[in-house]
Amino acid sequence: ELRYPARMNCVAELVDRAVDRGWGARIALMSADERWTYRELQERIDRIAHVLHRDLGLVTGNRVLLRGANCPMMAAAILAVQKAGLIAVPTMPLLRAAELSKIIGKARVDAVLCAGALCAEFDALSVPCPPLLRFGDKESPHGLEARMRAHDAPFTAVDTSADDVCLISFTSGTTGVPKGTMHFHRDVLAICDCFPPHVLRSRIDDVFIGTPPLAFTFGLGGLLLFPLRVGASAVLLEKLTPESLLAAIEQYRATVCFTAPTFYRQMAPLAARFDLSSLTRTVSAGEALPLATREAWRAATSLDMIDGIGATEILHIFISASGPDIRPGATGKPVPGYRACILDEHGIEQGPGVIGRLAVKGPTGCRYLSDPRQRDYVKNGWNLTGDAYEMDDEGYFHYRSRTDDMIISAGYNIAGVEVEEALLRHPAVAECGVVGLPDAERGQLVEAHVVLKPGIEAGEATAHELQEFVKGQIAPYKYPRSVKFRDRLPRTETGKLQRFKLKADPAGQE
Ligand code: 3UK
Repeated sequence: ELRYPARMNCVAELVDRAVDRGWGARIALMSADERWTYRELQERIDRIAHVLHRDLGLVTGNRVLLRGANCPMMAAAILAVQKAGLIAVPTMPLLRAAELSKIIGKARVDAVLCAGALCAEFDALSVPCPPLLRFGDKESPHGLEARMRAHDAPFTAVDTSADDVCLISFTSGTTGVPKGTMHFHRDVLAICDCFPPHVLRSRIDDVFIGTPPLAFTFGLGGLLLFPLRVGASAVLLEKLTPESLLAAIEQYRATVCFTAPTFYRQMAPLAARFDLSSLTRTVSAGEALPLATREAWRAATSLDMIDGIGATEILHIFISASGPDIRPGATGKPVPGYRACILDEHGIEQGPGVIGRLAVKGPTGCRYLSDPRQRDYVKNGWNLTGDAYEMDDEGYFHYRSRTDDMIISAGYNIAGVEVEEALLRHPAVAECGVVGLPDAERGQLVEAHVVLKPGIEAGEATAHELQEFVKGQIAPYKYPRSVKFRDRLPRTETGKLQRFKLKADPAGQE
């Protein structure tokens, strides 16, 4: 069982402790143009924490929205917010004004730290927002870096309770209204003390690399918290492609890689062109790992993929396996510290061989920020995921499907309703339904079924116009890659859209 002091600050434990243990001169974070030791990371965190307290006047419990691509400054900003006793609200770099407005409205943020390149989206918000403090431009006289120069004293971590909230991570949820999940200082350490030592076996000489944004808890853990916990190094790069990630693994001699199945699928055929001899562990999460992808990756690299299922609600990976414990086709067993079981629709625990809802219990768990959906997610202390799983005789858990209609495409969660909302704002659209279609490359593909207003011609040109229209309103990765036109949509007597019929009859021939 994990035990932490009743009062503690996770950043003091992760960064100040690392320096105290003599790791100060070790490399903590790297990017294309930065290379920070643990001592330098600590110093930058302390300067930002002073700016937050003294310049912005923030007090314990205030919430700070953060927006930036993966880079050392984004990492330092998140950690500074937590060290200052504030609550970090990191947001995905690709989010557009419509989604940011919902998050700002829900989280009632008191300050915003934003990478200069991503500030423009704030001009189009539909809710009031505190003034932005920009980072990333060292020359700017008004930016965060300029303010940091005025504060060179060490910053003593705010004496927080182990169960004070330090992170609100948003997940798009099934209805399109984003859900904020709250996590405590002790949760941050708990995820570092479960999957990394027991499954990943992370070590001080590891070099971590990968694609998930720090605003996604998969990336926050894998590319920042886990390496810091053991004195290892992390490489934080933005706009990675399968090819540039392979090149970076070679360049930085990375040992541990975190990314989604679609990336591994695209990297496998290119792997032979790179020296990947440094790589010893590769972790796949975000969506189901197809057997074919595991095999292609093994053929290309001789590495046995570590598959792991995690969720924003649980903070990180809770079922996984590595080395000789891997059973191809299964996600794995509960990570030490967690328990998992399969429940039927009445919440009764099922034995091996029965497909049901995957439930999990452990040191971390779901606490939605003022959201009635909390009642549905946590029952009798079990966190009910949206996944249908099956357990085998050996206690291995096998993924079957999502229990709801969330579309998971290329590792991103996309709520169909949110795409529908965007489409319905177009003057040519009468009705629409958006579903996920199985797709070999992306896991699922966003497909829109559209009923046009009278007199409007269905065809390539209209489909393309609708796709561009969606890209202009919400994060571009959510746009429907397939658009089908129908005369009408299948609905129940009460007027509810029957999504399963859209999936079963993609051509609209019903
Ligand atoms: C699906 C998987 C099968 C599954 C996440 C690692 O993905 C993460 O969090 P999200 O909140 O989505 C959670 C949902 O994604 N999923 C994730 N991993 C797997 N399905 N096999 C997998 N290996 O439906 C789950 O309920 O976006 C992943 C660490 C932290 C995370 N937040």
